[in-house]
Amino acid sequence: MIRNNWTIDEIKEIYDTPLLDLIYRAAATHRKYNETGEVQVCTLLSIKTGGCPEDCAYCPQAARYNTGVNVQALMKKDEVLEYAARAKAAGSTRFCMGAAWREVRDNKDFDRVIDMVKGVNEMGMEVCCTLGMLNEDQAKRLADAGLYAYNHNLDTSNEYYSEIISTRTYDDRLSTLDNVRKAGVTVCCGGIIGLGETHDDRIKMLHTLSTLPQHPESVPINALVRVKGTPLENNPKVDVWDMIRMIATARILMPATMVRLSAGRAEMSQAEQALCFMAGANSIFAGEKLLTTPNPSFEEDNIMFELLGLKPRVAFKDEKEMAGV
Ligand code: SAM
Ligand code: DTB
Ligand code: SF4
Repeated sequence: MIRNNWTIDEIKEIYDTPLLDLIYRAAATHRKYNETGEVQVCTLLSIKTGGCPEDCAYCPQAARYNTGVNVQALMKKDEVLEYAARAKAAGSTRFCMGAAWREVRDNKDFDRVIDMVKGVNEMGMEVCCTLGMLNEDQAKRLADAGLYAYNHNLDTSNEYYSEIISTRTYDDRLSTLDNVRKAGVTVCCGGIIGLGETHDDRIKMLHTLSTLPQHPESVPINALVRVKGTPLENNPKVDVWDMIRMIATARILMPATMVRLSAGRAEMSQAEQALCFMAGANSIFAGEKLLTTPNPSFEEDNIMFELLGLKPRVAFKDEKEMAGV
């Protein structure tokens, strides 16, 4: 049964379960709702890099931190489509385009992104964007162009949010998610651990996600990538057991959602990643770069998939199943 009425106490009880019992329960839930061994492979591309006016304390692309990221204006459509074709050839079924924007503006750049969305959609890939805040009309335009998913993370709890970002509010984030939902685009929304938050903050973020009127179709769980020049550069490295605990709890709360083992894989062993898949992760970002930071290569991931007997999820699987194809 898929529930949207979880209480904080119930989530806390799940989150605090002894780790091996928690993994066992999450694995059982995963088996019941999803095809285990199937992992969605997504590729990210930063289509507009750096120079962002926001102050997200974790982010290498914020203009106010000196991180050495190369600022790049919006890429040309053809160049983006070439990247998408390469990602498809390497086995990705979802292509996600990210822009270091605070929000979308109704200008030529947005027109160009709309063309990119059309182009990637026509290639038969699930197309996703993460462009910052959106209003209702902008969400509709993206939907009409064939956008499949929109990524917009809550990042942490409502209570801790202002410690990390001051240039927008949690409610701003929630209203963009609402606009995406209303436009009929699937929602990709998750967070980051390792920002200095408490376990209670993580539990509260999971509570917000799992009590949305409809669960996000995908929930990325990121481990903070500590980038030199950002305010969080000296934070301690995220403990892999915390990542596993977070993934397992998300899996139990949102059984049919794609839970994505997102940023942080470059610093994880195959064995550690295997435990994340065991605990219910069924999606990854592939390709040697996330947006600006390193990620395992397609080759390394192919070796891991072979070793663990994982197979990539096909594109538009839910829609194909519904159509009986
Ligand atoms: N500018 C848009 C926005 O903020 O929504 C889209 C791009 S932004 C880089 C997308 C997400 O990447 C953020 O919400 C955050 O969760 C994640 N992210 C950024 N920097 C990160 C880091 N150093 N470690 C882990 N996740 C990070
Ligand atoms: C998400 O949750 N993680 C991705 C994607 N959504 C856009 C981004 C991770 C970025 C990590 C830092 C970087 O590479 O710049
Ligand atoms: Fe800008 Fe997004 Fe980075 Fe925040 S997370 S600084 S909004 S690119």
